[in-house]
Amino acid sequence: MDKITRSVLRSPADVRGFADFDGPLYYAPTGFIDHADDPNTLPLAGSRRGFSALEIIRRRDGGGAESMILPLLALEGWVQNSGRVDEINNVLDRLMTKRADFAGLDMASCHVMGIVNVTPDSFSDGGDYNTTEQAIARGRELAALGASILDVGGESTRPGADEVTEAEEIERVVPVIRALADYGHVVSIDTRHANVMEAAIEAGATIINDVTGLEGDDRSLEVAARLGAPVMLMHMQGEPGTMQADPQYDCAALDVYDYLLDRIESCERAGIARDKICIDPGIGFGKTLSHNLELLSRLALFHGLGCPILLGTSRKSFIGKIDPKAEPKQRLGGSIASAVNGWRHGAQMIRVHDVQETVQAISVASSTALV
Ligand code: 7PJ
Repeated sequence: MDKITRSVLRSPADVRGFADFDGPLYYAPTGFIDHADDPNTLPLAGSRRGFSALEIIRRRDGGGAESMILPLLALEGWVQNSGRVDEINNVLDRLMTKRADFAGLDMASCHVMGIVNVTPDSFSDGGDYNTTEQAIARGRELAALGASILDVGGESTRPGADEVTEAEEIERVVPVIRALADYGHVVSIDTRHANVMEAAIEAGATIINDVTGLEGDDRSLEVAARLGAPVMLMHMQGEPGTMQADPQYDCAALDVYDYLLDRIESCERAGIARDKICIDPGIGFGKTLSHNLELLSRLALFHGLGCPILLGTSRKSFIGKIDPKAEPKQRLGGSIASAVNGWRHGAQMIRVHDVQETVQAISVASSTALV
């Protein structure tokens, strides 16, 4: 069992069981209400969304975890019994505080990041020049459709993808980044390689997006710190080629949380301030369907890390596991449903292929929510 299960509370003693527990507890905001000014809610990361309860989670010996939902109105008494006054105050502070602007973007709202692949295998035909031109045109189109960030990548992390040298990766992404940055767009570089990070930032990218959480290259931490660019740290278990073979967790959501906390602390030690870090649970990277669903349903847990959250679910295979008929390009419905769920959990950035549809879905969801 690697999941969180809700405890059935039958008596005050069951509630006290959580209060008396002396191991680590995790706190996921829940019970979302769309008015931050509702008197029974606290604002989620300084946004218009409020949370009205905390899911209090503890690991179980032998794997998995159990949880109890505590309405904020009942928190005061519980805190006194648990002796965790400072801990809860710190957690609430991190959950409520508005995040600093990230790469100049206001983190009180939800931004769409458009995917710009510069991997020739993604295009059906054309040589390098063609690919560069197509990627620039695609980036400009996605920005016009409402993407706040353009995520440029030159190496596919799909299992079985062609190997690319760093020199090739640089050759692919630099002209695209330079053109898109010159047009004034906010550009992130999706890479695991420090040399590519340096070349991309020099060409005008302002964000480093690394699926290895700056662990994939010995120089990445130091290079990212020296460049001073905001970073996106994603969780991945294993290596792209083999990560889906047999992923294992004690408890997927809590293990990913601990990993990201550890990476944030490593970044801070290397000189990257917490307000320049965004975190991403890495949907589909070394995770079964059940792990992915656990992360998506507990996404708000990650606000406890005090950083903006980025979510990438677009066209991913977990959607194909729920709807086996759907090829990647037929996964728009699932991509949008999971993006809106991410928005509902207060994710500040959503990484997608289908920018226009996702921007529309989030606009409609937020305008019908804030009645
Ligand atoms: C992600 C990514 C993601 C972040 C890719 C794909 C695979 N970077 N790069 N998060 N996915 N931060 O788009 O299917 O989920 S490449």
